[in-house]
Amino acid sequence: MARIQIPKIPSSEITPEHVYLNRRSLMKGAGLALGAAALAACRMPEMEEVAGSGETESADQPETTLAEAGTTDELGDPLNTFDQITNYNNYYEFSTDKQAVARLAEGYPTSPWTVEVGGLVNNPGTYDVDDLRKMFDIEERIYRLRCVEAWSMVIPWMGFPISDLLAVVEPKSEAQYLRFETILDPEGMPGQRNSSFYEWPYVEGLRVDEAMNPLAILGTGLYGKDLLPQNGAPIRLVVPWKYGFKSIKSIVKIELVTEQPTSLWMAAAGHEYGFYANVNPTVNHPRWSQATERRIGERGRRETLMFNGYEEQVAYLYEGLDLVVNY
Ligand SMILES: Nc1nc2c(c(=O)[nH]1)N[C@H]1C(S)=C(S)[C@@H](COP(=O)(O)O)O[C@H]1N2
Ligand SMILES: [Mo]
Repeated sequence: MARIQIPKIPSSEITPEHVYLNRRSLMKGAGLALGAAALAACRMPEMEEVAGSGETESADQPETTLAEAGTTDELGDPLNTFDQITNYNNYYEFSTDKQAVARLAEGYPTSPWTVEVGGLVNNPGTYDVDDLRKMFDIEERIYRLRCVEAWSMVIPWMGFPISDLLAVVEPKSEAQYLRFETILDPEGMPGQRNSSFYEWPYVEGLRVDEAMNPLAILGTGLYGKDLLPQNGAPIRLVVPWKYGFKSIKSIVKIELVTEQPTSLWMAAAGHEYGFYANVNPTVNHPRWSQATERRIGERGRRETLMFNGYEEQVAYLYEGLDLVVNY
């Protein structure tokens, strides 16, 4: 069976899918406790270390601890640190320099923030992200993120399944795809101002059935804290079986459409970046092999796994599809 690890309750056991899918009400309770911890972190800078080390002296620590030192993904690999995840980023709206994004995105205003959900749906709506967080149970999902550039990390995301949102807006039967858009803000985002090579805003897409897969989430946090701007605050897509560029950041619009959306990367270099972008060690990028990857924080390289290790959960989506043509 599919296995996804979620918070250590009470130990670092690996949680089978049927358990994590049923643990959402529990997580809702944990979310309240977490809120308290997050407030405490604001008051006490030393608590910034909590997420990374798993150590805290505070009485405010929730009984249900989220990802902490020693936690691994379901394959037994350690999480990347909060520091690594928040200081090595692809976010071209700010910079193409992965180590410059955090500094350039610091203080970028992400609250209040609304997401417009429309197109071919019965119940279109514009949602404040704070309301989305209350409408849905926020879960922790420890996922591998594999960038098409061949580096990877293990990240403990917080978020909710996109299927929860789709259940509310009710796609019409004609809807085939979701089209996601990042905020367009050339004044606030130097990359949008300075690089006319890309067709801003950043756009991505999923087939409706891909979006309905339980692994596909809208991420609102990581390591139990709200997302920082460099990771796509306040809300971004997380689709762990696809190359990282599919996981579009800082979403302001989601439309249900009939036509396959043209992503920013398809428009910029369609022969290198296709619509599907499923992690696949046997289909190379035109300029480099995808057979191996560099896990941030590790020496050497490791083998890249089909669908980034989520084959059991997602392979059914691509039955009969030629993955070389549909790269
Ligand atoms: N809007 C937007 N979303 C984006 C990107 C971007 O440049 N702009 N980069 C993508 C790429 S290439 C990757 S690998 C991931 C990186 O996510 P992270 O910085 O949170 O690790 O974000 C993706 N989402
Ligand atoms: Mo990427």
